[in-house]
Amino acid sequence: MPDQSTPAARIARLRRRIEDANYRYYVLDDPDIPDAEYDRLLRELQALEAAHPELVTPDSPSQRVGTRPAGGFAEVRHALPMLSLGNGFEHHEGHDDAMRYPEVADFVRRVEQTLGHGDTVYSVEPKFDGLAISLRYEHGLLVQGATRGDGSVGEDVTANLRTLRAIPLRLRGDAPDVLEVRGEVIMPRAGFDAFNARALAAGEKLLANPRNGAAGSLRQLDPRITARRPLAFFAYGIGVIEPASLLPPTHSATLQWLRTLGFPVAPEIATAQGFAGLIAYYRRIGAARDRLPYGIDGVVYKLDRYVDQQALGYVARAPRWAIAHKFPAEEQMTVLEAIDVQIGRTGAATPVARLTPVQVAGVTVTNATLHNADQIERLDVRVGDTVIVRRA
Ligand code: D41
Repeated sequence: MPDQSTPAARIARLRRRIEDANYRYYVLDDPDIPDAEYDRLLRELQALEAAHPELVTPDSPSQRVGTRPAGGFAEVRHALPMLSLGNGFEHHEGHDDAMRYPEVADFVRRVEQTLGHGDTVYSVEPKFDGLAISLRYEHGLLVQGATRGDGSVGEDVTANLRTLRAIPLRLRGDAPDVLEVRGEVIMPRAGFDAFNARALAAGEKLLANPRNGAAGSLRQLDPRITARRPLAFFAYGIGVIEPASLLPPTHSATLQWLRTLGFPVAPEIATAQGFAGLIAYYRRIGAARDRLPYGIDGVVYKLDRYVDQQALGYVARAPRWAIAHKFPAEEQMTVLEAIDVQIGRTGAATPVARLTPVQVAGVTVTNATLHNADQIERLDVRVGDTVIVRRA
């Protein structure tokens, strides 16, 4: 039995309870205490630490929000570069899947040619529409968090990333000497909607979309602002690991291991075999896209076995063993070419925007109803403007 009579013992117990609650909520997606109870535990911890400042440690759940705004963000050179992903798209003129998804078919062909066999196993994952980051842990403690930047050099946003409860300040269980975890910071849909509803009511600036919301939140100089933003995190891989012998033999086993260390891993991640398996996953996730609590812009296929990844190698800064398969864009920029007025059967006048044709969510859009003259005035839209067309 831990000694509950000392403040040190009570503090240790509170920290473990709060860390477990975070793990249950963000990693297992199975919360075990109500928000109010969580807040009460955190307040009790804060009060005890205020009374015993010598007991405060940097990995305490009370230490997520630093108080000092930073002067700017230092550059971080990634110990291992953060690679980019090649893309595949949907081609509507295709008559079979190999023609509809030629980049994916080429990718699979190269993989099978290089390995000398078919029925290859892939890790298949949602492609989050967020901001890629890298988290560095030394002896189990979070020491640095950086944006991807250009892949070689990013920005040190440690103070901001520490405010995300989905990001562990300390690894659970046996920690490697060094571990870099790569993943995406996102703003889930519900949080985005709630944020904008409040901003609208307060007459404040709205976030353009969840991706901008995530990126803008991490760029705040004051971590207290980041702390109030509804951000989440999902791990998608690792960088440096020491000792390297701790690395499991496959990507999918690595993601399972990251979960045990305390990192959220997307529940939709699975494994699939061969071209047909990849396309079945693409369709399954595409069909569920609108029901997911976060925005995704496609899926990612990765050769699962690390020895197979090595055999495929890299082109420029992109692995030949992975590819992003993008969904048709739900948002597209185009140019307003003219505004015509349509007179309906009832005699009502409806202005219609004539647009340079663009593909949005798989259909070609050439017109958009502007509803009425008030709307045009309010939006201040003029011929020649670049406009954003969004699937609704
Ligand atoms: O969800 C994502 N956005 C995601 C991004 C993902 N699930 N996996 C990814 N895997 C990689 C490699 C294979 C290169 C390690 C990625 C990214 N890269 C990535 N994110 C931003 C640039 C590249």
